[in-house]
Amino acid sequence: EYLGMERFNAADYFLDRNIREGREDKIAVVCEDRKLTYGELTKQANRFGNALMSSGVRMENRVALLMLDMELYPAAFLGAIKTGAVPICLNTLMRPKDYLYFLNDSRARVLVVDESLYFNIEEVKSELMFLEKIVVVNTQGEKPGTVSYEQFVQGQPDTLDPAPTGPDDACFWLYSSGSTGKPKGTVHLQHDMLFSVETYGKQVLKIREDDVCFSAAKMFFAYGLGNSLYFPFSAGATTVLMPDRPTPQTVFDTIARYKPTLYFGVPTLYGAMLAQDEGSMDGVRLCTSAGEALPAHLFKRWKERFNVDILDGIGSTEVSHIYISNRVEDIRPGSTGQLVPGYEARVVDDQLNDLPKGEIGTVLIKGDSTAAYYWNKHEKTKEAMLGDWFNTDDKFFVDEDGFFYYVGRSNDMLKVGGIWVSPIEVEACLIGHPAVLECAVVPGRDDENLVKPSAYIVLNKGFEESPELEKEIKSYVKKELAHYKFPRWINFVEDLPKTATGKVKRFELKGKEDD
Ligand code: 3SK
Repeated sequence: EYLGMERFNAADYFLDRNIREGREDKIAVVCEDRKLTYGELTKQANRFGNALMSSGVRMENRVALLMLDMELYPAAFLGAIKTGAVPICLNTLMRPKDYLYFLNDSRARVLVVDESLYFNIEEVKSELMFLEKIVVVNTQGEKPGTVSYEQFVQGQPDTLDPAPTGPDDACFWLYSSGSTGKPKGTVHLQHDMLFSVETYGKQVLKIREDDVCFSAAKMFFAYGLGNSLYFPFSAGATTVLMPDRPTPQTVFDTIARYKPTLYFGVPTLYGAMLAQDEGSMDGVRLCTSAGEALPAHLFKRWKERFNVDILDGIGSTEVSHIYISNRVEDIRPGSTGQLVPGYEARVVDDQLNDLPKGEIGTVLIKGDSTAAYYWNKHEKTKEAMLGDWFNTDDKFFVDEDGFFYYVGRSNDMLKVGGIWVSPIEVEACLIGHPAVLECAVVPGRDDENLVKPSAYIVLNKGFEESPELEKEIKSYVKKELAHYKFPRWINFVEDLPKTATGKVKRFELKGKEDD
């Protein structure tokens, strides 16, 4: 649709087009019983965009969002894009030092932060090098050096012409983590979301105007951003936003209350929901799963109990959304599915030579939703973005019918509850504990066969293994790092297997905790 267009602005497409097509009074967002029509949401976004411009924000300036999933999220995200500024959706589960890095690395000029998350910023405020304005959402009282969202948008006009962006202008960023080094600012262009809509949105989800979407994955994940924002808005559908943490209870309650037709989950949560005796999926026409491979037994138990399919698929922050997925017409439990129409794949060896069908190799993906580059990370960009192809670092084999089967990562990264965890980061944290001499972190498997970090630890002299020490080490990691990164199992060992050059052979430890 955007090919050959001189001007294209994603906010104009996802908001104003709905008004032009007569959906001004259609409900765009439902959140905790508050309902916003497309007309009202567009006005909110316009006010926010005008406020940014009044604060001196210009095209291509970054605006960081550290927000819960509620109606102001799409208003701020699309309002910024409409002015040509570039919103960055920040993970709300991180620690103050992570935000210090994100804000200094991106040089965001404005941060919009939920009051409940503001303490993270307060702690590092004196070290922020570029941030000029902090806008606090849901604030009760005054906070020195900040402005409330209401003050920020007060008196701003509710009309705004889209900035003269083209399809290849910068649009939004998400941070993507790797096994080594700092998270990478993944720069997406104005046309990227539209490409995902035209492919996965229209051809796999078959999203319709009468759909009501509800995603347990939050909008700061690439998966959640599509599920809750750009897929529903592409079709003039309705999105249900839930600011709370997704638990089986909050998800079942939200489904009972707002009757979504599309539910977007992750395997860990499907497992936890199945473990509840109560709960219904009435009204849901289709579920999707991403983040990590969906075990076949979860698919089958879910289908038996709720009579709804779960479409398993895989995407990435870099490719915007899902590029391999099962389809309603052809589901193979245990397989990630087939290529989403519009994407191409190659399965290659370590030298990037194509492999015959059936052989395990790394998947390269070609598709126009892939990010243009990593901000300020030229070498990482060259390693991952190979012309038309993006190196996913995921290993698969493909069967005769074109179904992909996930085998693992090419590097040592772990996917925990759908979020990447670097073993190196967890090991670096563990080493900071006085009892730890050496350690290695590898994937362990819980009762549902889902991956969680597992640590092997050699103790320093003077320390003895005990359940108390195990508990203390776990609490220590929980305090230092995002909660989901802590090792669920601690294995005390005499020594670690090493290569001749002294590198820990993590692969020799993998799966040991299953014994
Ligand atoms: O983890 C995934 O499979 C995924 C799916 C959609 C968008 C982003 C990601 C990382």
